[in-house]
Amino acid sequence: MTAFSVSIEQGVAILSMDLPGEPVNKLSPGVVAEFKDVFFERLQRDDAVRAIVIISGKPDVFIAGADIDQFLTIRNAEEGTAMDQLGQELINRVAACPKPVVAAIHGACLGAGLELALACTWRIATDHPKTQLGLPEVQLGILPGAGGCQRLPRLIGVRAALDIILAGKSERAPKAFKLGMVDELVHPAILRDTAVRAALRLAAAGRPRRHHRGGLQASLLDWNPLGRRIVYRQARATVLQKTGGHYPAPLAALKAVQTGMERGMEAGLRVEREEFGRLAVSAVARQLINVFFATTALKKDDGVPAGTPAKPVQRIGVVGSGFMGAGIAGTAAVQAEVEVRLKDTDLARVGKGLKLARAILDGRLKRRRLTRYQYERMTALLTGTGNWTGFGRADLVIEAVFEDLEVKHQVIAEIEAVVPAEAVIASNTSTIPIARIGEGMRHRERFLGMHYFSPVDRMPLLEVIPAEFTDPTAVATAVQFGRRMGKTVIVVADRPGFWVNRILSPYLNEAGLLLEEGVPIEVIDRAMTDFGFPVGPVTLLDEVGFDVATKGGGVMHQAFGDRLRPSGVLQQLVADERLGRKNGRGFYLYEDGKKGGVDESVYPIVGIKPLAGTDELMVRNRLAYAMLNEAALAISEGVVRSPRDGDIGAIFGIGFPPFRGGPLRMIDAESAKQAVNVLEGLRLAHGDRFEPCEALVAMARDGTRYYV
Ligand code: T1G
Repeated sequence: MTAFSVSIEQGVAILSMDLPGEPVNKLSPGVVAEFKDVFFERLQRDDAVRAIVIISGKPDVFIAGADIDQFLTIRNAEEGTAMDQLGQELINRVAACPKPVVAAIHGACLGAGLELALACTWRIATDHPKTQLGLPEVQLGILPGAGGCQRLPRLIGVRAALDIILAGKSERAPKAFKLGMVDELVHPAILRDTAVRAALRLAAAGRPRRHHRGGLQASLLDWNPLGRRIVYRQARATVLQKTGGHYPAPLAALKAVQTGMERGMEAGLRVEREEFGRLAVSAVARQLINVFFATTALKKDDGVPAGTPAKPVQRIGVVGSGFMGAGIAGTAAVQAEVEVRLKDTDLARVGKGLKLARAILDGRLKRRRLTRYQYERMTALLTGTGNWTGFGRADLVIEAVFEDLEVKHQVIAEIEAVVPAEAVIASNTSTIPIARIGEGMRHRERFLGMHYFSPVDRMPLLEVIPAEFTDPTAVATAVQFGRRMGKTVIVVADRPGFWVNRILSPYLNEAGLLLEEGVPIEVIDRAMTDFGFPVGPVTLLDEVGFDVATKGGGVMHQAFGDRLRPSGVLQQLVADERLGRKNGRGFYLYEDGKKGGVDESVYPIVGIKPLAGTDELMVRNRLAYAMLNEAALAISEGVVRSPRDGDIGAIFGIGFPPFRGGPLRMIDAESAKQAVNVLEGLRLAHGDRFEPCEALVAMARDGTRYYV
């Protein structure tokens, strides 16, 4: 396999890692065995070697951590603990190496990759956008198990370490340097030479004396056991508030950090490996690891036959400078770094849209995600117009105008008249079938849907919707461009509501029906935040806007009949000039845009008295199974190409709880039989809209699953 090569310079051994045939370096048992041989058996024993530099031969990855594939082979907690102990022993031996070891880091340095670097004597990182250092383990439902919970807090302080470990964060190199995670920040071109010089210096002068970082506050909170108690208590409260108790890994990591800092590293390492074993075989970790592999697989899937060429996109046009259009424009400039021409009917509207688009860049500058130079360069990419100037050079044009078929027909015709023949044209419609919008086009083979979610700069999902007439090249172009915008992209069929709004529709309808029955707003929302959604359906309606939700609900009712009949609640509220958060009048109170408590005045408007003592499990089941049943029906109709796309679409599109793996993984986890039983129960109690769909009944009968 030979993942490692060695060269000697001035008595310094440069150990380069480059896993053959793999896009990333990862630590599997085989690689660990080879590392042990070359590092301990050869370099550590060789008297001619005064110091060691560890560097990667990969273009953008130092080490991406332990091999995640291995975790799926773990059969029980004991096996997991044993596997983790091997990793700990390896890293501890590097830390104990009598010769100075320098980590020369360019690219992703994550998980066990960072834990290895933390065990080195000195760390040098490149000042490059690809260089990120972090411990993402809790995002996989596990914890940093090779000493990360011990060495990171000792190096940068408990607060900064917990900020990274408990959120599974990665830091870019400049921030990592500022935190003290790395000792030097250099240009990639001089990484190797700088590392050799540092190794020679350390070989001559010995290990550096490291002092506790930070000022008075750090000495009170990071380096003082009493202060740390406050830090642990606050960290625990924040974790429970953020996770709702659904994700055990951050609390396990907190326990490992606390034990290690208060009772010594050995005690901390024992907690790390025992908790790692327990978590690695947990259902939550399995689902989160599935999500990881699904998203990485989607990074390479254009949704059309492999090898389908995509058109290069350097210039885009966005028509409609409202909230969505401006979001698309700003995100395209900052993420994809393309020229963006934003158009609307008058310059005042264009100006407003450009301001919104630039606000996305301002936010990145403020959070130091952009340098001033990058900010200036990207802002210059954003221009506006009240006519079609500049569209003649566009490679891709996305319309985000008012959700009306006639308006869209008009705009698409105007776009077709000005853009190059080979340009791809897309609609950001959220409900209108693409085939309908494409009617009457001269070259509709280049037309499709690109459905972004609001707010565009923050929502990770993009639905690409080809119609039957759409050319695969247009699909590949849209999918690849969506990925350049930092989106996870799924290709879905041109059916009303596409995937996400389709499965959302019965869920939001059910929230309206529960309200009509007197179930209090906070009970409805709490039922689904307890289920694991970031917000409940009523809050979501406030976010989406009652006008948009009513329009969407109407399209779905027309397309699918009574089964998707929306409740009348929203129309009553719209009649009372309530649109939700956007006009500060919704189901909740809003002050200066800030959400407050329930607006009790909603109840008399819809003619109900809120009930007490509602059965929250009933509420939860009605909402959850309305969505699960629709997901099962929609995938059986081919709305998504695979259960993977369906689950990732639900998680990234509407925040379906990742620890459940998505609606289809959830059905598999509890079995289709159980899902049918629950639905039959709901049907008897609440009506035929809960009739389990044929596909689900067949799965229950045949014992089949979505994933083998
Ligand atoms: N294990 C196995 N496969 C991995 C992997 C890993 N750690 N990292 C990446 N891959 C695969 C990925 O599935 C894909 O495969 C290919 O590499 C390219 O990835 C003890 C226990 C490094 C930033 O969580 O964040 O260490 O589809 O498409 O966009 O404490 O991959 O080609 O077959 O994502 O350039 C912690 C996960 C492990 C890092 C590169 N590490 N990886 O992004 O490429 S747990 C992580 C990433 C651990 C210790 C614990 C990203 C990346 P395929 P890609 P990319």
